[in-house]
Amino acid sequence: MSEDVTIADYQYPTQPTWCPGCGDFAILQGLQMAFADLGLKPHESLVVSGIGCGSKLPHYTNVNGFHSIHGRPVAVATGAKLANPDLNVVVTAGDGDSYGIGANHFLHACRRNIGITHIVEDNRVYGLTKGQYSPTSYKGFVTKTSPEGAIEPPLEPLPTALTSGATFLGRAFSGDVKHMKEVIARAMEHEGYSLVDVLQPCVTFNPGRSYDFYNERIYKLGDDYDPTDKQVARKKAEEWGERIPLGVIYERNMPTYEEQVPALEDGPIVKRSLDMEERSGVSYGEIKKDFT
Ligand SMILES: Cc1ncc(C[n+]2csc(CCOP(=O)(O)OP(=O)(O)O)c2C)c(N)n1
Ligand code: SF4
Repeated sequence: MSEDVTIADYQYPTQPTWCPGCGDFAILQGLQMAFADLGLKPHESLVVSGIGCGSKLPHYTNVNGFHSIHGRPVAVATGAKLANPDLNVVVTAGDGDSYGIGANHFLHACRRNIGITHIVEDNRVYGLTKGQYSPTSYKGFVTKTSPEGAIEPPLEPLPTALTSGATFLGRAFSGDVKHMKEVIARAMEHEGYSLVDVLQPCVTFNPGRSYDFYNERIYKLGDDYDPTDKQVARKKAEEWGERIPLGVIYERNMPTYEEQVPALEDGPIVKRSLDMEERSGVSYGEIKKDFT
């Protein structure tokens, strides 16, 4: 870590292809600000994404990036964290990616407490594929795939994560970058799995979840809020309607998955020698003999 890191270290010349007004611009900025605030150098982090509008994010920032496949970024990030636990591993992916096709990885990351930060660009619609309803779309949402209105109730990300064993729950709004940056920074500091569900307006395909919709409802948890109280956290996680809380809703310290994997007792894979002789203590001659 270094104190002289600035957001300029994370800027990259590639121009995002997001629609003007899309909440993903702010998420990109909030993440870059959080990296800089924590004094992390670009090579100390990895951003893994899936497929979707929000998943284009690693292309637009100067950091190690892995644009993986739809629904699988949490699995890729888990592998990266196990190979190199020193790396600050972040996932950026949409609600379709994280809570739909990738829902099983989401649940098991919560349960395992793998040390990654999962930022969900939750626009409550499939943006990239042009506006189908998603797992977090509201009931009644009229789209091309639900012309008479979605009949399913939405998945509630924070209560689902809490029930599945998540040790950090954050919620932010892309209309408030400074606050979002603080929640993301705290999530990255957390040891273990951290979920940051970002309310991200899709100005093109989800007008019902606009900046105005959220601005009328959101409020920030105050300094007197205790995120370690699970019962209170559950109520806050479930609060969704006329009022929507933002901030760190729950935090608890538990052993991480990577700390407990028996195969990593001898240290991370990236720090082990590539030389088979040195690693195994067996000479090449003896190894060869075993195969003849
Ligand atoms: C395995 C697989 N299934 C489906 C798709 C098609 N697909 C690409 S992005 C996407 C959904 C995007 O929605 P979301 O993850 O919410 O991200 P957003 O575009 O809204 O940021 C789908 C269904 C795909 N690329 N791969
Ligand atoms: S379609 Fe929606 S999510 Fe995708 S870039 Fe445009 S505004 Fe953003």
